[in-house]
Amino acid sequence: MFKPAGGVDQTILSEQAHLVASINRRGLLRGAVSLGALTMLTGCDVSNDEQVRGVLKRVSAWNDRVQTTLFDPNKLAPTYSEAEVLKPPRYNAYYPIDKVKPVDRTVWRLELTGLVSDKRPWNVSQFAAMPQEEWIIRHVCVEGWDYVGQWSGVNLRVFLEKIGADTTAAYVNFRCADGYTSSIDMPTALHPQTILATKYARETLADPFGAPLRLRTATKLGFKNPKWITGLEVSNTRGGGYWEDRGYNWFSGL
Ligand SMILES: Nc1nc2c(c(=O)[nH]1)N[C@H]1C(S)=C(S)[C@@H](COP(=O)(O)O)O[C@H]1N2
Ligand SMILES: [Mo]
Repeated sequence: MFKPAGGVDQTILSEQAHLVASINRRGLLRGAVSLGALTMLTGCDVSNDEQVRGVLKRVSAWNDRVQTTLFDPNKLAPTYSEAEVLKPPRYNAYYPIDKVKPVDRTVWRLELTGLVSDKRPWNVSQFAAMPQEEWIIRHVCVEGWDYVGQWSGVNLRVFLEKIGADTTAAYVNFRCADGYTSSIDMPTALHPQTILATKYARETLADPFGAPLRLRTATKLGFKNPKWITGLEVSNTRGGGYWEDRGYNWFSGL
């Protein structure tokens, strides 16, 4: 039987709850994550908090690789009817709604960097002039709530092709007006249900939900849908992420 040595107890697993949850959600281990399961998986006696943390990080990185391999670029996520749409959407960010600093859409530009041939920044009217598409999809926050939302805007694949992005590159990295960052793998960026959204329920996006431009993907958890985007980079180097850098599983597919 596994007996935790030294100061190791279940506390360390609850401290790392988000990683444990993502590992459990994928069903990658038989049964739920426990110190015993980690010991068997890794073949080493995880006998202190640092080792547990290291093992969880390694399992999470492996989890990213498994999810990347399993991701089907053509499989559509469920869509819903207009009657199911929550209006207005449910707000979330790393700060409360009264701290939202609206972005001035008249001066706003999307900066383009990295493996992109046409790096001229884009403004609001250029996005409005592009073909628009709408998806009614579920937003799932890692905190345990979700809602059906109706998003429209420019398909990300169409946009990437328009700016001459190297779509064989590995990542699309985002920065936002509030300092938030996130990054997604190229197969997710090219997925048919991934858009740069400018509207919600057919109305111009309201400030708290990422106006004038935010990402909406049907295949990722909420935190991988950056709002108030100001910079897009195509790269073979994985950009960081506000929550990703705080230990959340990077891939975080649904
Ligand atoms: N710029 C920025 N984007 C962000 C966040 C944030 O704090 N800042 N929070 C993320 C999280 S955790 C969630 S659940 C969704 C919430 O999006 P919503 O307010 O449109 O429901 O935005 C994501 N994108
Ligand atoms: Mo979230």
